[in-house]
Amino acid sequence: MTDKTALIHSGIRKWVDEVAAMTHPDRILICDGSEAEKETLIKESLATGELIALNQQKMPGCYLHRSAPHDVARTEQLTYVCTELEKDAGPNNNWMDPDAAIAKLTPLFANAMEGRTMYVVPFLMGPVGSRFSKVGVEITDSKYVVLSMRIMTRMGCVALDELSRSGEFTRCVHSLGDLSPDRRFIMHFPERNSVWSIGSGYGGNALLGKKCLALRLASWLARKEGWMAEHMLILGLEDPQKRVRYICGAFPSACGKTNLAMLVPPRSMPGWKATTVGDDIAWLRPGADGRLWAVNPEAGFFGVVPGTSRKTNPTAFDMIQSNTIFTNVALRPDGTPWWEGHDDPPPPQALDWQGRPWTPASPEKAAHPNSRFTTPATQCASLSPEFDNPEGVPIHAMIFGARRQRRIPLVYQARNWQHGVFLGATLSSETTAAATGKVGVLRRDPMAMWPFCGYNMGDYFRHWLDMGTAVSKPPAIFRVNWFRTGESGRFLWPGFGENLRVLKWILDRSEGRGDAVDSAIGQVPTPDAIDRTGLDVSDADMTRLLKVDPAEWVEAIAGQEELIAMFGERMPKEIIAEHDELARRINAAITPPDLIGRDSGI
Ligand code: GTP
Ligand code: SPV
Ligand code: MN
Repeated sequence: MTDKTALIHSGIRKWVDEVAAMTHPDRILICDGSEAEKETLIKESLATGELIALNQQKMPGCYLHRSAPHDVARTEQLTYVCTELEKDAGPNNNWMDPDAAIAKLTPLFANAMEGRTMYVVPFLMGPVGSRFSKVGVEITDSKYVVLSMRIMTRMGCVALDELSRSGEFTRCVHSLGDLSPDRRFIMHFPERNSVWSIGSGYGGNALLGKKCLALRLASWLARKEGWMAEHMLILGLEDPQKRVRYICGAFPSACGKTNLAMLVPPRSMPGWKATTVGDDIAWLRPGADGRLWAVNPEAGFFGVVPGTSRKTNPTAFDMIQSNTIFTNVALRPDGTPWWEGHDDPPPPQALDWQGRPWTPASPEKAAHPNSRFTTPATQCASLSPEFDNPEGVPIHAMIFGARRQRRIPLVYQARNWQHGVFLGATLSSETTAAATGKVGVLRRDPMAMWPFCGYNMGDYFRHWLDMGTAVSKPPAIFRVNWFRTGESGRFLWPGFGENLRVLKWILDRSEGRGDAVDSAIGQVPTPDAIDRTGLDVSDADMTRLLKVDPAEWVEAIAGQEELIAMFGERMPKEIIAEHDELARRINAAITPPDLIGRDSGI
């Protein structure tokens, strides 16, 4: 061990020794998070090819990492929640008995770090000094993981300092193993406060503070302790009167959280300002004032690269010009990265995300559709001054959004908290490249948490319902859809910065202002309720964007019945009641008026 061992808490040391006895690393390095340590890790990564230097004149501190070609996204089929009782993991998770899981993993980890360095990475999720923050320690044999954790979390001595106060930490063990999907597992042990991950060096599979700790384990703990861990962005909105209000938004992976979190107000909405608190995860707690308060447990952004441009997300584009690790993007001859949706046209020649020669005539994409940037939050020009506030920010409204070409209006409001929980519970979205599997198929993703809820989702819905009564001023809840299409797949709504127009209506509605009509599915804006000043969206398109077609909802109602059946007695009766109410209203809207009343069953 190095002399930094002196820093280390005795609880960590014992566990580090146990993991070392199993994995047999050549060397153990306790990470302190210093600049010198970072420089050494980068130098070593450049030597081994784990990092490729990008053009340091144009993009100082930027590097490219190419992951194994079969290790490019989350692998949900290899992700397990290992609770003592199977029914506590629920039908939403793969389950394995905790002892059986350890017995399965131990031979895979045996000698896995031979010839490698074992890094011990103490990290803090949440602001320094916050009573809501949590300490984790990740043991890993990947330098890319260490460098990424350094960006995504508050890493090193700062975490050890926090640990010396609380004494508790989440044990996260990670090894690249042989990177084979056949020997890849991401296993969570909520009752033992630990995560074991082997066989992947990618994103949420390997940076264990993110989805594993801050969502799967945290969601389990949150229910126990009366708070919420959600897959949500946190955005501050300052209106022309300088009043700042905050909203949270849950959208499935690659459905627009990072973009919304860094929204740039359109020129035609002078006086508005948006500030970023978080782009992926929110931890929410009831405050003394009866509102829900949110902190972002992360310290950086792990964002989708394709589609990021000066036009779509200028804040993100500027923020990734320095000190950024790019994963699986294309490389131009001048040492700068390129991807589909970049402002620059396709380069005449480049290397694709796997390092193979690429030209615009190549049949495959240059960058992987789930290629990512990893950037410190401090580089974000719109970062909120409240980012580090240990108490977080008070939440006025919550939105659920997804990628839906049809049926779902641009925006509508839940009638109350219970109805809002129902809207979240019945969220579904067309799949994206963020997880392995087919892209573009409709999949259920309640609260955008299906892949991330660390326990039975029926119990999770119950917890959501209970949280609404635990606070006297729960946020108003809305459903949004930026992705409704017209003829030949054209998006009807311009999206991005223009989404502020919808958020303005949401803020108004959350304070009892703004125009809406009560429809079968909830409160939908009147055609002129959303401010279109300076925006080129026709009346006809606005009508299509807001349309609620009862015939289209019949299929949705049938799908909800499957969800309800899946959770059996763990599905709260309030959710079933909301479903029945929706079915009743849709039926009434479909049934010709002259029939209503004749059939006593309706
Ligand atoms: P994760 O990091 O996987 O959780 O994704 P995310 O929810 O943060 O999604 P992100 O903001 O990175 O957006 C994903 C993709 O959706 C990108 O290609 C964006 O360009 C696109 N996108 C985001 N917002 C909008 C929008 O308002 N309209 C349209 N049409 N596309 C959008
Ligand atoms: C997501 O898929 O929601 C992500 C990327 O944020 S990962 O951390 O890999 O899950
Ligand atoms: Mn995400």
